[in-house]
Amino acid sequence: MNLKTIAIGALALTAISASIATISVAQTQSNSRLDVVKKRGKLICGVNDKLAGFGFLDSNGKYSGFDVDFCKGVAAAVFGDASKVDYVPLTAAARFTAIQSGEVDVVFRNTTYTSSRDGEVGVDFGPIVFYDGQGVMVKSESPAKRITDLDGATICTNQGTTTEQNINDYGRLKKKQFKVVTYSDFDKVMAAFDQGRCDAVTTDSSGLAARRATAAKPEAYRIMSEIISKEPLAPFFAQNDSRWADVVRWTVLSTIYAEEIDLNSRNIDGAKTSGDPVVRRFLGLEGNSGKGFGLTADFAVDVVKAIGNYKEIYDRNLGPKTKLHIPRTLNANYENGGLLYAPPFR
Ligand SMILES: N[C@@H](CCC(=O)N[C@@H](CS)C(=O)NCC(=O)O)C(=O)O
Repeated sequence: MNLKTIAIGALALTAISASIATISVAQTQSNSRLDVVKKRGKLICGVNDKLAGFGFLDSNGKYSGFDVDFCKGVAAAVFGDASKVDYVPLTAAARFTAIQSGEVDVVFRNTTYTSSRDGEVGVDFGPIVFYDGQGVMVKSESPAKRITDLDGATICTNQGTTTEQNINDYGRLKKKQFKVVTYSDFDKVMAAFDQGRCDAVTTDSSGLAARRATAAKPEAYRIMSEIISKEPLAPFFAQNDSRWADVVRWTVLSTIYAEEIDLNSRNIDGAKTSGDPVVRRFLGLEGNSGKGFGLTADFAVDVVKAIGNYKEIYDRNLGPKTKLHIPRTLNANYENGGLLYAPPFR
């Protein structure tokens, strides 16, 4: 082969690989979950049904909570209608299979974003919606002041969680013998705790706050001050579906960004007359970021009108006017000392 033939061969190969790349991008996009959801006309969202403030099914069959609101947000982004959601209640142990099997489109359920879940479980994560950490709760009369005082004690939690792993790690690190007992859901954990079968319970501190606040006698329980882990909670969906990932990601980010630029469910319609280019791009009046995601130019308006900005979502479900009253701390916007920070809409 002379040099010219090699050069022509290389050119042809480049052309072939370029067309393969085009085909695979097109295939990924046409096979996206977004198309499945649009065709079905409804989002199927996996949620908690037992955790007040985050995902809770009431006696009228109505779901509510911080995570549930984000499901509504995704439906608003896709359909312009937040009511187009079917909820599927999932235990911690069942949540990953529900994505792997395709039963649900996305899960918003107090789920910690970890390397093994991302790398080995076959899911991808969206943006962190709540920065949490694991805590321990005892009965008020318990002599234990610190977690290490629970040496030899039975500590209960629910199965299939990071919680279970972290408390075992903590015992190992501190050379304490914790007897870790797990149940299929947290209602059962609390029942065992109340019946004296557990000396302490452990889970995300938001979950402890929710359980304590909604108990018949909150003063019967004491949440210890130590936090033993990082629990960044995020939505997840099937891996390798960039288009669907974008839809979930930018739905969440639009709530965070709206708070940053002082837009909320009440003022967003009026903002259409704004001359601020940042506001105009967010509303889809200039630029067209929504189109790149397979959505409308003004999808973020639909999201914020339906569920509010991040602050509204937080306050409605977890804020000072709720029983839970969880201070925002890490979940404040970066301008207020928290970790929430959205990339620009441009
Ligand atoms: N964030 C942890 C724990 C998730 C979890 O299951 N948390 C508990 C308590 S916050 C829960 O959601 N329980 C629901 C129930 O009450 O059954 C994880 O992703 O593994």
